[in-house]
Amino acid sequence: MKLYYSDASPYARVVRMLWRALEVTGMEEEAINPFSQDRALRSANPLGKLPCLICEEGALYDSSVILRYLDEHFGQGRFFAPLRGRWALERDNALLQGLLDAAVALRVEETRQQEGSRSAFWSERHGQTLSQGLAQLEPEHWPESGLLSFKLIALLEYLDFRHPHIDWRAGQPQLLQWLTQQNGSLISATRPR
Ligand SMILES: N[C@@H](CCC(=O)N[C@@H](CS)C(=O)NCC(=O)O)C(=O)O
Repeated sequence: MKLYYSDASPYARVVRMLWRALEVTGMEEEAINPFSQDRALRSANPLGKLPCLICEEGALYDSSVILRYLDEHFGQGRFFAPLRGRWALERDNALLQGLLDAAVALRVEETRQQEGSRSAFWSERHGQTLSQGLAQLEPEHWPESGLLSFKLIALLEYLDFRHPHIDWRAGQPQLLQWLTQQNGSLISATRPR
């Protein structure tokens, strides 16, 4: 199996954390810049996005499909099991996914600056989504481990990486404490750079 990924992609990072947690052997990771018009990526994923997994099923995308595939095949579904039928957890999963989307969309707006086409409206809106969504992350929603914790780590560290001006620590000082307690090689090996 091979995963097309980029070091910066928070979606790919969640996949990379899960497969380390599942201790899947024989995995290959190939770093790709999705904007380099890479033909291997485009022919595997017509959307041209990362992550994309090449496996016996062919090419799988997006990250939500890859996560479920890996968990079913190598984890007997244990990473998704806590979510099933627990609607508040499903909602938190959707919240974290939406915050990842907003953080990446804000980055896209920032890169448009060079072309003189950054939208002040959308930048403001994505920023608002991030601050309101982060404010919803009360301590009782902080995951102890598992899939949601991978998403929350990927989100907070992506914000530090791409949006250091967003001071999420100021509004959520205890969240910083939560983050500093999350450690291990699957986190350090997948940090964005
Ligand atoms: N919903 C997708 C989002 C994937 C995505 O947007 N990936 C970004 C990198 S962070 C990408 O490949 N962008 C290239 C593009 O939009 O053309 C997922 O969860 O996998």
